[in-house]
Amino acid sequence: MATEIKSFCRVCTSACGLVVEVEGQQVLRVRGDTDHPLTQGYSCSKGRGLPRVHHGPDRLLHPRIRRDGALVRADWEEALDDLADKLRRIIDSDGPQAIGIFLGGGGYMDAAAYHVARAIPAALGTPAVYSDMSVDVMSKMLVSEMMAGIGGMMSRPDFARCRMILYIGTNPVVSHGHTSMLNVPAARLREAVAQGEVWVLDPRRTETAAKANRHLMPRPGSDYAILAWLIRELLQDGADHAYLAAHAQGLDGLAAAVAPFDLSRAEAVSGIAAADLQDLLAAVRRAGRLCVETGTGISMSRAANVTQWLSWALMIVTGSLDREGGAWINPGFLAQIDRQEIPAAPPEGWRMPGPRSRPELLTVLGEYPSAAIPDEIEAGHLRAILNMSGNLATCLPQTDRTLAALARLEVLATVEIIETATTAVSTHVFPAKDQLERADLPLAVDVSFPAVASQYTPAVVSPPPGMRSYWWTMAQLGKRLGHDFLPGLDPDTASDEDVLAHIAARGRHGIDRLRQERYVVDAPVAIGWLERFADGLGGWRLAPQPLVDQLAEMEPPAPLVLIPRRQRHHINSRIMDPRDHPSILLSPEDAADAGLTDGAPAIVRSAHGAIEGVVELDRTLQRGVMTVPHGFAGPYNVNQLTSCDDVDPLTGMPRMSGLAVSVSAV
Ligand SMILES: Nc1nc2c(c(=O)[nH]1)N[C@H]1C(S)=C(S)[C@@H](COP(=O)(O)OP(=O)(O)OC[C@H]3O[C@@H](n4cnc5c(=O)[nH]c(N)nc54)[C@H](O)[C@@H]3O)O[C@H]1N2
Ligand SMILES: Nc1nc2c(c(=O)[nH]1)N[C@H]1C(S)=C(S)[C@@H](COP(=O)(O)OP(=O)(O)OC[C@H]3O[C@@H](n4cnc5c(=O)[nH]c(N)nc54)[C@H](O)[C@@H]3O)O[C@H]1N2
Ligand code: SF4
Ligand SMILES: [Mo]
Repeated sequence: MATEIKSFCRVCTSACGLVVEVEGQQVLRVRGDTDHPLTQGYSCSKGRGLPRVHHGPDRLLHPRIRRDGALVRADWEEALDDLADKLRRIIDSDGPQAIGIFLGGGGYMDAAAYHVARAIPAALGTPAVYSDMSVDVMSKMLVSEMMAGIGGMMSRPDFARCRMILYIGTNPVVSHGHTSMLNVPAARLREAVAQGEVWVLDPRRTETAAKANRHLMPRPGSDYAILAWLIRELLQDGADHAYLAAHAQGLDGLAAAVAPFDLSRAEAVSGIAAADLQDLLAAVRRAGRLCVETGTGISMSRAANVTQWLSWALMIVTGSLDREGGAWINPGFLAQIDRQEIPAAPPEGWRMPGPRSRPELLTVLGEYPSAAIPDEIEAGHLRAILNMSGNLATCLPQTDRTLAALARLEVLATVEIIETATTAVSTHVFPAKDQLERADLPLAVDVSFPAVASQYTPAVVSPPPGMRSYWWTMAQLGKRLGHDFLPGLDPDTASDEDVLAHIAARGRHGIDRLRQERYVVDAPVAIGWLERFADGLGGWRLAPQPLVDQLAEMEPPAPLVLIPRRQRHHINSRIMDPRDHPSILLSPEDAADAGLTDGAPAIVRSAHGAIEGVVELDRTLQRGVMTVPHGFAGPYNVNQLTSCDDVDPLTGMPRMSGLAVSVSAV
């Protein structure tokens, strides 16, 4: 007989409430939970695709180790002993810094695993910490550090009161948000439009643009010019000068930086007509306060830092950042950043030395840039990587070079739930419980929640026989190396529930309440705490010098550029629903220029590599921008076009948006 069990989704950080129908150990169906206070019955095809992945033929069931070139089945003790032996030998000869940690997409949404992952670098004593943040979002991490003194703070609309939201380079109707989650996106946007205005800047006519009041199509990578002009005009008329006097510093520096951006320059750089820009300015003045949300269209571009800076500056100038009716920053139910003693970062941020082979690249938020991985391996500095569930073969830049470098590692130990292009090149592969098989909390992502809230799910079904928990595998490895990766608990006796209770004990409410109520809201919003922190520095820093310098160096886009764009039914390399396929998406105009028609075989070239594939005409694209969706291994792997050297000088982020390309018939 079928039963229904309530859970929450951990495919993306929206964490929708789900009802899972099971019969014995068979997962029949997943649907949105209409009783869930936050997501009210909403789910997407990715969450509903969980049964397919769970029962899929490529699930990993046993550890494997590489012997004579082939991955062979091993038992847990044997695989852990072998891995520990190899790591110990590396530590003995080169020190712990020869071991890198990579935290990827599958490592964030398993709270117990994330808890352990965060403890490993210090316990092991290695600075070689990498994650997919450095191929995603480092501009946001750095800019908040420079402007507010704490890295990684991410703003979100105060939906209940906000009268204007400006989305730049993000398509939350499909992605559900970049760093702040937009749950039930269509409904939230409908409310926002009813309450005020929603504007979208995007070179593509996106699903979000279609639901907004206005959509402007800037040339890729030019958004900073629009923001600079808006700030310039608002400083004349519309800025909250009393607020600026009380809570900001560096106003003269900001004014000087944006001074060159008059209307004609904004128009020329962005390609948006002056009348449309005037409409946008009038909308900001009408609203008074606004929230600006940026996404990967920005964070992956050469203008990432300056655009993020100016989007925060626009919110500060209008008295909107961390204030009612504007944007707020979630300090987290478990993270509780607002209650911690955090040392304030200097204006240039905490810039610690990065990887030795790339002395020009510094750490961001204590991490090395992932673009340095091939150099570090080639230089012999990095001999092992503990891959905490990233699909390195698809997410890292410059695929061929990256794969060749990974193949030279003495150890590439990957924890995964399924076979991937990365498990295929690993030396050690450990299976983990998938999300339906484990109790959980949203730990890494509670700061991206739309409320100061948390939730709990029990395991829905039993794991396959003999399966171990992810945290257990890592803690047992630590034990073999003589390190404590699970501080406060005994890895031999702790249960999954013990680890979750331990994690929740740091939160605003403990595990008992979470288990009982499932979804616990501590506060609908938390406003003013980051502003108070910034006040301690002398106010928001409006004009960090490295960003002022970068603004002066911006260049116009190439005639045809590659931009990123999420597809509905898969998340990065995780194909949750087979409806999405890769292709070369071109505007009809660019296709015609290249003599290509729908379905034609074509080759896309960048300065770094090439991809061959099939053209698909896409009328939502502006002329001059094209996409190859990311996340597909093999011939369509878009990272064959990106480079480990074409990186942002401040963050080391590879350029994945606004990358110059050409396209031609095969
Ligand atoms: N060119 C280009 N490159 C990109 C991007 C782009 O737009 N363009 N996007 C970048 C961005 S924003 C990101 S975040 C990265 C993402 O890249 P990754 O960090 O690699 O993330 P995913 O592909 O989402 O997931 C990684 C793995 O997690 C595994 N997994 C899923 N569920 C579980 C689980 O419950 N437990 C465990 N242990 N594993 C699980 C999946 O099987 C998958 O192989 O890629 C980046 N790379
Ligand atoms: N369905 C689905 N959801 C996902 C993911 C997924 O793969 N699939 N991935 C998850 C991950 S890891 C992340 S990081 C988030 C990302 O979430 P988002 O940042 O919202 O990602 P996208 O939906 O790709 O939106 C990026 C938008 O930027 C636009 N763009 C590109 N270049 C520029 C530019 O120069 N200027 C402007 N103004 N716009 C530009 C693109 O046209 C696109 O519409 O999504 C998450 N959610
Ligand atoms: S939006 Fe989709 S993938 Fe994300 S949590 Fe909800 S159901 Fe899961
Ligand atoms: Mo991402």
